[in-house]
Amino acid sequence: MSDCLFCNIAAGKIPCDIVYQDEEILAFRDIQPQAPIHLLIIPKAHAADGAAGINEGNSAIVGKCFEAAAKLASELELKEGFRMVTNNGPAAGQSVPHLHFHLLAGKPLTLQMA
Ligand code: DGP
Repeated sequence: MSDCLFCNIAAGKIPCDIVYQDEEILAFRDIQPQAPIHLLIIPKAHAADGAAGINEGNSAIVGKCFEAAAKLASELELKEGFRMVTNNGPAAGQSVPHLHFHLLAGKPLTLQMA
């Protein structure tokens, strides 16, 4: 989608700090980090606007995002743990309508989820 921020990042039209990529997945540093390590893991293709758009036909990409997270956790030695979050819709704080997961780590994370 030409007007989608993360599609444009995935296409290389907008620069980002890439930490991992393969054919289908891109992971890069969040521009507004909320933890010492704050990565965004996205499908390069616009599979869905968010979690609510996941279905039988596109759910495999969610597994790929988590495979990338596991690789990153190993490479970055996140032995103390990490958190994966996805926001869906404005009340959840979603600001970019392109399926993505936040990988947060590098400090003790609050146990409060909401
Ligand atoms: P969400 O609010 O869950 O939709 O997360 C979107 C995240 O994207 C938010 O934490 C800030 C980040 N972000 C927005 N614009 C850019 C950008 O141009 N580059 C990078 N690296 N991150 C961005």
